[in-house]
Amino acid sequence: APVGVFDSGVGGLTVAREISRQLPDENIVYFGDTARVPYGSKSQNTIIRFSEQIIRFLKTKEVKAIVIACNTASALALDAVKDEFDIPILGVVIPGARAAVEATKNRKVGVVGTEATVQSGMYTKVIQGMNPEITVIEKACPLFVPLVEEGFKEHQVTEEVIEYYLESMRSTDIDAMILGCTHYPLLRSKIRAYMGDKIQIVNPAYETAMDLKCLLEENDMANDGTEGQHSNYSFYVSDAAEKFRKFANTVMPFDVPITNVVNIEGY
Ligand code: DGN
Repeated sequence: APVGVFDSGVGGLTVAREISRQLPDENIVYFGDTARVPYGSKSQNTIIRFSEQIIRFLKTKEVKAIVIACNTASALALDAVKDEFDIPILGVVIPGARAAVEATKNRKVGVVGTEATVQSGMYTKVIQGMNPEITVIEKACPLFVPLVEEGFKEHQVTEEVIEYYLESMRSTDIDAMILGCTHYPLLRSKIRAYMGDKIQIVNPAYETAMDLKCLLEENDMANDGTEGQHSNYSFYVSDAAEKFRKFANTVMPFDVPITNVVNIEGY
């Protein structure tokens, strides 16, 4: 059975990419909610409703586990949907928070994410739940998402926006920083260049793939590749399949040939 991975759009591909690297034998059904992106500016009730619809859709594809690849949906909807469905559901916030707790030496962690993620305070809650002595500084960087989606990764404007958002964070003495939004790992080298190398940068996508591996092994669900199966990926979106496919081909390490459109409101 495949693993279901979903996101508000293309960003979760950074998580799917990481799963494909670390769990090459697993099959993935990916759903990107391109009709309703961004989630970062929506209310919690709406994000929960969207997540429920997507999980119901993914269950029709017989997935054995679900990864909420979106930081915003993980922060606002994971608690609500976890108990509601009868399959394991994993978000990106807890794995990312744990990695930052392990990385920080001076107990000062920075988190960047969407408006909704930062306003939820979920990263701070989870980090301080693991270690109450850690100070967390969160900062919303909403313009990073459109910059990545419009292909402005190498543009001068992106450097200016990074400076605009991260100047205050750079002047603190944080020694670890979570890229708490799916798109931000695609700006990693620029963020790293601006923040300097004294700071450890945490990519929750990487940690989430490791957690997924443990979860599948613990539940005896891992695909070990001995059944002659090779990984098989399918991609679904709620709109703009061709735009998604083009972007997906810049992120995934293989050719993404087809993207299917789903009427997600019907689930
Ligand atoms: N995928 C979202 C996140 O990780 O928070 C970013 C895109 C969005 O919905 N704004």
